[in-house]
Amino acid sequence: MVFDLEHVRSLVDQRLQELVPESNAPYKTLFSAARYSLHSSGKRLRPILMLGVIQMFGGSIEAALTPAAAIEMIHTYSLIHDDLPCMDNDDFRRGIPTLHKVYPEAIALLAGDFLLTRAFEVVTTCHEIEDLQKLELLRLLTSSAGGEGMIGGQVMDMESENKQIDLKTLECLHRKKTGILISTAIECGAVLAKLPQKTRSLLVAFGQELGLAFQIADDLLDITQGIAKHGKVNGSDSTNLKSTYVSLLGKENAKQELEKKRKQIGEILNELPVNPQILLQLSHMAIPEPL
Ligand code: GRG
Repeated sequence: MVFDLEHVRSLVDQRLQELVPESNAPYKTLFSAARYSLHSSGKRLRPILMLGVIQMFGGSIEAALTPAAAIEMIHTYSLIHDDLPCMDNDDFRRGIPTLHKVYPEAIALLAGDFLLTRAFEVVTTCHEIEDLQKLELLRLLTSSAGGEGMIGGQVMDMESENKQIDLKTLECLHRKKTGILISTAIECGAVLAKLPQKTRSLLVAFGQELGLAFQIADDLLDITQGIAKHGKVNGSDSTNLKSTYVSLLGKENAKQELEKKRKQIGEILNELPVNPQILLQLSHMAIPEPL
């Protein structure tokens, strides 16, 4: 089964354009600011994972484009807020200046708020999915973006700055801050493809390990790659004195940990009742080699 990554990415981009269009309203700055971040060069990893699950199990990608776009809006909101001066104070994202460097900081804050709320709005009003599926998607999206999810992880991240934390705490932080939205994207795919609970649980486990592997790879990229590849300044985690897999384990052990995760991911995928080729392909995209 062929999964045409570029085609799917362009479908997601197109739906995002439709859902967050240019505006002539008196508050049009909000739209242009949101579009600045949304339509920059993100990989669209989370929507692509959601749609990959759906295609793997024979569902309709077209019918799932709005929820897929919604998860990208939530992700983009989190990046905008994460970059703000009161948080990581980053100057670059996705290879271009961060939103608050181009628009007033308050507009950047509001553009993030707008994308988060717009995500829930578009799922609620989407005509292509059933009401019960909408409710389940909204439950998953709100809980993963919320206090027990991404926001909780972000608070742990802020409060562990300038501190040595242990590996268990770092893992909990990343499962919430980064991992949960990745596994939720995959779980939303399972909901939309109406998969049985056992398959859904396997996919969630896959998503959780993929999320952690993605973060370990991100920590390794932070020390090894430049702005062109990674979209932010080299070593910005160490500049902000944050614990990372590399700072806690050392580069070689972090690489070994990543290899362990890759193996675990392959083993979970092999338990699925269908050929896991698409998700294997997408795992390689999420965790690039060589590092
Ligand atoms: C502000 C509530 C709130 C949460 C922020 C996700 C997050 C929580 C912060 C992002 C910080 C960060 C750089 C984490 C490393 C992993 C990560 C999420 C990288 C960016 O995701 P990609 O690589 O980005 O999918 P693109 O630009 O391709 O979409």
